[in-house]
Amino acid sequence: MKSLARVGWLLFLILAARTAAAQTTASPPDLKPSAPGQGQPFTNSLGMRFVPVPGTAASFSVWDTRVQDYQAFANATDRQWAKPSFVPSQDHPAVIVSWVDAQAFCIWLTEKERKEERLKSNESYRLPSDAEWSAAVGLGAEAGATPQEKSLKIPNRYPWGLQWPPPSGAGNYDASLHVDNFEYTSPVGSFAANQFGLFDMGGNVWQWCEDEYSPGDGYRVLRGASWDSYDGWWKAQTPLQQVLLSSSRNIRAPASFATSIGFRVVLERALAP
Ligand SMILES: [Ca+2]
Repeated sequence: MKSLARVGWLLFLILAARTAAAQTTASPPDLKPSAPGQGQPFTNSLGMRFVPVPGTAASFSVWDTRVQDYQAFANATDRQWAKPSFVPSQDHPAVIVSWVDAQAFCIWLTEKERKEERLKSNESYRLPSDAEWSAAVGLGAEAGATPQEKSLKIPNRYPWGLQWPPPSGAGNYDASLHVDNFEYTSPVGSFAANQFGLFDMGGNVWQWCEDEYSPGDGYRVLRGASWDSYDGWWKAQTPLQQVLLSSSRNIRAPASFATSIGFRVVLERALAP
């Protein structure tokens, strides 16, 4: 009997330890909606989490906009949305979303949350500017006036650090780099967050920015590379060692879309007049 009791106690201890471990490693994000608050982290009505980024006046979504976020928009607005053949789950980044679509998402979400009195009239969602995105990936000052002039100009700086090739677990990148096991997109938050608490600032999907590549050229900027890092205007002409630089800019026409392109939103607070 004594040894049976000991075995039972041991089992209890193992189970308790495993439960505790599971709770520490997989604690769910705080999904309770909260008011933005100046410079404070908050969670919006879709469960998107935002944190302030030093050097910008905006709060950044910690994740790329997810399938579940964009689906809520598509459902509410009867929008047709083509899905990729690899069928991403709800917590993967939304893809096949153009810059124009991303703008419509931001307008819809702003209006929705103003109606719900979650946002004040001076607060709105939008795409990050190219300069804000640079701050969010941890780049310092960049020489040049336009994204085109700044592109590829800071050597040896990557979203994961200074080394090349990227270490295992650096993010969801091109299969040739052997740093992850995802063939296509991956759930947001699968890799470590950067110093500001942002996930996937490198890899998974390219992220639309607000800016034109060069004033009047009609192209919009994409940052961060993707699971399919060669998808872009450089198509195999530029080595991945360049494509994946924190300072590299991809470009696309605003109405174009791809299975490797998504977006991240920021919340802006306009200064009171
Ligand atoms: Ca991959």
